[in-house]
Amino acid sequence: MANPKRHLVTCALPYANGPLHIGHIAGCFLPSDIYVRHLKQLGKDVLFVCGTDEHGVPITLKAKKEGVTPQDVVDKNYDIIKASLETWGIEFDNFSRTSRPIHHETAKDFFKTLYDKGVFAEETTEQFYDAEANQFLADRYIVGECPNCGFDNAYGDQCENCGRTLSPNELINPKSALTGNKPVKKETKNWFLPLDKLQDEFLNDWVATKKDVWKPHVYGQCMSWLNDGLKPRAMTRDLDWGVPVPIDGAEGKVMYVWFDAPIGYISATKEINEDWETWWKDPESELTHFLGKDNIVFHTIIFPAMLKSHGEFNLPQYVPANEFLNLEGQKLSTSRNHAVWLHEYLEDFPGKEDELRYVLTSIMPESKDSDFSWVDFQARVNNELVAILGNWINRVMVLTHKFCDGIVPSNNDQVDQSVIEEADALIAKVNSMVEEFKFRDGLSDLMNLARLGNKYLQDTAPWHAIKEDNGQQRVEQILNVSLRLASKFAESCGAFLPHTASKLKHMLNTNDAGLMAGKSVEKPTLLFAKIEDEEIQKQKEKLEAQSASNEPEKTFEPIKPTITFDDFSKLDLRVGTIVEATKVPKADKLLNLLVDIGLEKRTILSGIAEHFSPEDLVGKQAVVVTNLAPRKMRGVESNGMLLMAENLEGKLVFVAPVEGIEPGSIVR
Ligand code: B3M
Ligand code: ZN
Repeated sequence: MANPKRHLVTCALPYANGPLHIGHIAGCFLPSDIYVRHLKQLGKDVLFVCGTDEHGVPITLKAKKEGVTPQDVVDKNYDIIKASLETWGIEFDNFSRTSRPIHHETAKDFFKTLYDKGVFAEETTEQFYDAEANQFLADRYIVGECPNCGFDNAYGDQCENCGRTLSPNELINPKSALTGNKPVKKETKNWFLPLDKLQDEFLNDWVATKKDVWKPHVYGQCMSWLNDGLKPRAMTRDLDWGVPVPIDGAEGKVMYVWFDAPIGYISATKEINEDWETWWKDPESELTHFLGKDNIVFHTIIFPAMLKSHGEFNLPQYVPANEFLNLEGQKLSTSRNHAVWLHEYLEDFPGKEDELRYVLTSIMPESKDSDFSWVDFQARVNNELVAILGNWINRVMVLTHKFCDGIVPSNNDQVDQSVIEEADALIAKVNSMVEEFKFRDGLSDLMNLARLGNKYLQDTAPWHAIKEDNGQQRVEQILNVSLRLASKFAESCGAFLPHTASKLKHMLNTNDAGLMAGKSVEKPTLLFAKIEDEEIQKQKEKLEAQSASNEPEKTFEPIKPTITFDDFSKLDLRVGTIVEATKVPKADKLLNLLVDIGLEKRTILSGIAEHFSPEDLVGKQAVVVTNLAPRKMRGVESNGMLLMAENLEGKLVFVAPVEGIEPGSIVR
């Protein structure tokens, strides 16, 4: 739409199973907030909604782990998430929750409408079931190996390693996340959205219209789904946490979390706006969804299919999804606590909200994954915000006080107008970049405005000009132009750096009427302070401590069934010394050992080639099982076995005897 009457903007609803980290922020909160602030600055009619996603297995699993109720989990996290977003300056018109009655009602109405229109296919299928936990294993209740990338802890709905959306049946070696048991199959009835049918009816054609509208990676992901052929997808679950399915025969079932969650955007609109239907249904309202790449399919295929089937709703015009942000070269991970948590950043760096906004926008994963590191954070703050922007503003302010008593001078002859024109051209570029969802480029053009301001001062050098004829007049012209540039900067940085914008406007006294000659400006204060090495060191140590405390738990094999002493005494154990060791041709794991057991030297084949090189073994001693039945491998007969320990990382190590025992000594 060229110039829509109103803009409805959504930001993906975070699960209320934990606080927010910088990945969530760079993925969708920050870009959506910049976009919305920009539109509002232009005086557009905008509504910006979000809220917490409080259903689904991520919540119930977390509750189980902590021994509290799901409601406890979501109550606690809603408060943390909301407070950190507010402090950081994400300005939603409504930040709602999917556990609120208004959402349950809205989602039920939606479901009922589709049901009454006969959209769903009702099917009884076999689903995985955990007999011990007495529960069906939907979504994250089941884990197993990913068929796509081999990751061994993929969920029943998605692999967090490769991002692929899965169904429980695709998992290799599925296990219950509740008990670790191998699940059984049990019949149950569910309601399916016939995506196969909807693909032919409208999705193929509709998505094709987005070829040049959506980012290539968004369109590409969407096309690969369509090319694979969509399958019907269950929209109900046999679980007890969620929005109850409002139809007869569905008692005890709730909606699939990805059915109700996007309806959360609608309920959040409804909650604050009687006129909510205009925002969702009027053709002159434009819908834009911000989200991370793992949510693309839900917003480009499933939710549009739901909206279309309902019949009256607009479909999303833009889906500017971002890719992933990494942290210090590794995937951000809530479960491994490899993350920078937003609420902790705000505690550790009070008043430095814009510094993080700046850095995260500079490295935003708009078209490919990107990396946050603390050293880079420090460099960008110190070399860009402090050295370029802060320094420029400070010079302008100090010079205005020094040469003009802190009063905005006039420039009646409109001298140096070309610099102002250059600035306006940069601002126009910033604006169009934001409208194209190119936030990194937009920010870098904005910084070019600060560079222009610095260069202008450098070139005109008021500290020299003051000594020339008519020096005072020239300096006043220069400072008039400089203050106008600063005020333009203050106006146009608001979307990116809202805290800085208000500080600057206050300093320049431009809050209501804009910059005016004859008005005084405030005393200069520093906009940004340098980040010291110690602060960065502290953050790096904190991150290391976080991951150390999250080392994988040690698992020990259970002890084998008891044996009698007679059983034990059947073993013939003696100390042996390895006297020769050679590789066995064409066998990666086997070594051919000649072992001195006192009585004789024996050939023993041992599967330890991946752990030791032959030359390191000669002279080593181990306990040998000498009465093990001979076994032929690769044409060679092995007569016995060497005992070794396998440590918790799976590495083999020699254990007693300590070196130097007579070969043949009996072990009992
Ligand atoms: N809560 C998934 C996520 O947090 C999900 C988004 C819902 S948007 C409607 O990644
Ligand atoms: Zn995978």
